[in-house]
Amino acid sequence: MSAPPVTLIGNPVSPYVRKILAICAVKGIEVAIDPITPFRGDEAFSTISPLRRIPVWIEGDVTLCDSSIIAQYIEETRPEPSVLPASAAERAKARWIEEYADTRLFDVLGWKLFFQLAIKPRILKEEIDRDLVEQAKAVEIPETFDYLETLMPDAGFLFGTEAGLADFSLAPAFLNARVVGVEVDTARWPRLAAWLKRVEEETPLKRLNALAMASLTTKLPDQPAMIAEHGYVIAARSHDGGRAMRGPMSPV
Ligand SMILES: N[C@@H](CCC(=O)N[C@@H](CS)C(=O)NCC(=O)O)C(=O)O
Repeated sequence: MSAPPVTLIGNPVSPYVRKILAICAVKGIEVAIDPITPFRGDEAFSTISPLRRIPVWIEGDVTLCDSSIIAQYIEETRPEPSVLPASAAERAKARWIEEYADTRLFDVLGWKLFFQLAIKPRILKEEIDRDLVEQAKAVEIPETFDYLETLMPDAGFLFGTEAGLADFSLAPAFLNARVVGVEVDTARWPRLAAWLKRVEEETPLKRLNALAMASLTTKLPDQPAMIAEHGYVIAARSHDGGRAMRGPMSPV
């Protein structure tokens, strides 16, 4: 079997990586994964990802950083089936939801929660900022969920009966929050909780979340073999640097 023409660098534990893999699943795009853990890229990784962030998409002489840029490129080069709604106004709204997910939602569920409680002690071997975590849990996460509750549909997905870019941008980080103890309270945010259940159970995110959970419980050197056992192609070359190194924009 020949290797897929696309390499995606990044571990599925990253919500941004699962966003791209979910879009690939919907569009039937096969990729080879180099499942490096965030912060562990080698020296050459700085050249292809100047912020030392995952995901990175490599296809021939096209190298792209940032999940939004990658998602847009995929949509432009493989337009069917589209992951965007039909009207210009709804497409703009979907992109706003993606932006909100990538910035504010990831700020609270990613940086202030999962990064503090899982990545800092396990990967960076650094102290957890407990005050930051408590402030996020008490104030910032509820505020974020309050806003998301206003966006949620009665049934189906954010823009109809098929999950798309907006759903795959928002939903993945909730798994990271759950593994460090933060759930969406179904009594307080019933529409958000119901939508999340649908995305997690009825779309390609189900398989990808299972892969992320398996990555979290598998030692780093064993992860490529484990991911291959889940049916994914592993890239021939890895950018794993074997040690943790902070990128230029990683927070304290
Ligand atoms: N805006 C970027 C964010 C990517 C990102 O922050 N990735 C994290 C992993 S979830 C990372 O690689 N962090 C390493 C760092 O910031 O140094 C995107 O959408 O791809």
